[in-house]
Amino acid sequence: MAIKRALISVSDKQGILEFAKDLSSFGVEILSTGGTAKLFRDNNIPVIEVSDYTGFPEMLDGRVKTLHPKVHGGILGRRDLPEHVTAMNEAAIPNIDMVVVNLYPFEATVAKADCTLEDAIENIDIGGPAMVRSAAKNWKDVAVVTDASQYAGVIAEMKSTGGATSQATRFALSVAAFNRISNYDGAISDYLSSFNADGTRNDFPAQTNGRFVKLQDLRYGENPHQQAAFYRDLYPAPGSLVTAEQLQGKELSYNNIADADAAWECVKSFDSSLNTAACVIVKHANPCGVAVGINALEAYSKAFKTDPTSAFGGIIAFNATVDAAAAEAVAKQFVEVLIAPDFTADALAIFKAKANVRVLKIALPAGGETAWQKGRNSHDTKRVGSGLLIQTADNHQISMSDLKIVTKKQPTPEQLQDLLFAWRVAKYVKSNAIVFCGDGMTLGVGAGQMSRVDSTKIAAIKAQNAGLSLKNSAVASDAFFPFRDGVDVLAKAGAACVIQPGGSIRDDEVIAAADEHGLAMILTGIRHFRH
Ligand code: 93A
Repeated sequence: MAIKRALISVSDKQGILEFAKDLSSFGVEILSTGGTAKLFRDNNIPVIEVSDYTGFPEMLDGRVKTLHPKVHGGILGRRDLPEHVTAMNEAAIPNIDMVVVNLYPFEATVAKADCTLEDAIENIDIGGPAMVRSAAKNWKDVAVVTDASQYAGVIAEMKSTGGATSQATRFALSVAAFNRISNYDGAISDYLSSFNADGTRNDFPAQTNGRFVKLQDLRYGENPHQQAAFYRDLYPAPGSLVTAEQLQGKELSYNNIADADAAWECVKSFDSSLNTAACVIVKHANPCGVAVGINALEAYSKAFKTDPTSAFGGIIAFNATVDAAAAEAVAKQFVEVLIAPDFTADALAIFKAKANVRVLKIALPAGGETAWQKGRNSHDTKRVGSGLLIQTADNHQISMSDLKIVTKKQPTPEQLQDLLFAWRVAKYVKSNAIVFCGDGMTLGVGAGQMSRVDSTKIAAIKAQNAGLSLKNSAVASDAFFPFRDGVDVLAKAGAACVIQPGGSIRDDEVIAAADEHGLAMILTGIRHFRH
């Protein structure tokens, strides 16, 4: 069915002139709203203003432009129902066969740091979505174009059919249109419900519109008999894993993505503005080696030493540019995924020879995101049965004033540095987490055990297996010690100082044990469970 009449009303006018010219060349009559019509007139594209077409002027600052029966009847009338055809003839409503609309830029408006509630409200499009919905509902007869990326395909099809669109295309356009409207309304609902009536933030509104955009289908899930796909938030946080650019390598797997996220979240928590580089190696969602060094090579070499056995087939993330020296060292081991904010050309050349290695480039967050985006993306979610647990992300940063030294022994400045390093790492280790550190590197990591004392034992065994000495090491525990037994184990292993939240009813017993072993102990007052 050839297209005779199209209504074009677009806020984003990119590509619209070429598209309208092409439509005109097929003899399509074009109806447009004020701004769009002016653009066409200025460019000698024949156009009829909607207000002339309906005989009703645009009014209320443009709030009412296209909300007219002659517009909506023309879009919604069924061409296959005689009653509809008769009714439209009697009301002198001609068919509109194509609707080309993109909406007031609500999302871009609220993304601006200085957006007021009034700006947001004025950018809620009413007439545009109404036309899109009308056209998408009547897809059997009407084509609805909602994005500039669709222009070329539509024109190509019209060229091959002498000015018509196919059923399949109209259905696909209709689905895309409802997706667009759903996301648009979701953005409005998310934005408005992120505030209380007094203008303060509401982190947990009565309803949530978790909206995701598919990035890719995955070959399989956590196991080969499970199916999976990878989605991103509609508005991803700057610097998050979903913003990664894959420079080379095999397709990412489900487990690769989960581990890459764990590695990236941990490594980006280290301050990249300092004159140091950090490296995190992850296996099965836990860091098995973390270190800082004067450059990427040193950070990697130290991180690798923690647990060379587990690092095999690991996910390696840096918060600094990977140069040739670091790349050469990394290329010596079997690495699944390598992540960094940047790579030198020499470094990339080294990985070219290892075509399977997945290399991801992710820009570190610039910190310029708006409060709204920040808020939306700083939530952690976990599926339970048919429900969803939502919490604000564990963004707690320890400050010196939070720390309480509770033992007779005081930590030395170097020990304090190692304790803070260990504490930072422990936050990214599954509970119960015990992390031995020294000289800016992990020495032994005990993760994911049901008992804290077992985590401590495992961490010590792993250090021993890697040939690392725990003498004078610093230890972090992600939550308090319920009994003194954990402290006994870590003292026996050689630790000199401990950082832990405190707060157990047996804190006295635990602190007495530390004193007995001559340990320095710091309480943070907060814990970092990670399940
Ligand atoms: O203010 S509206 O909600 N009321 C309307 O009746 C209406 N009709 C089209 N917004 C309306 N539009 C929108 O105007 C379109 O969705 C499009 O984004 C924009 C195009 O306006 P102009 O052609 O004047 O630049």
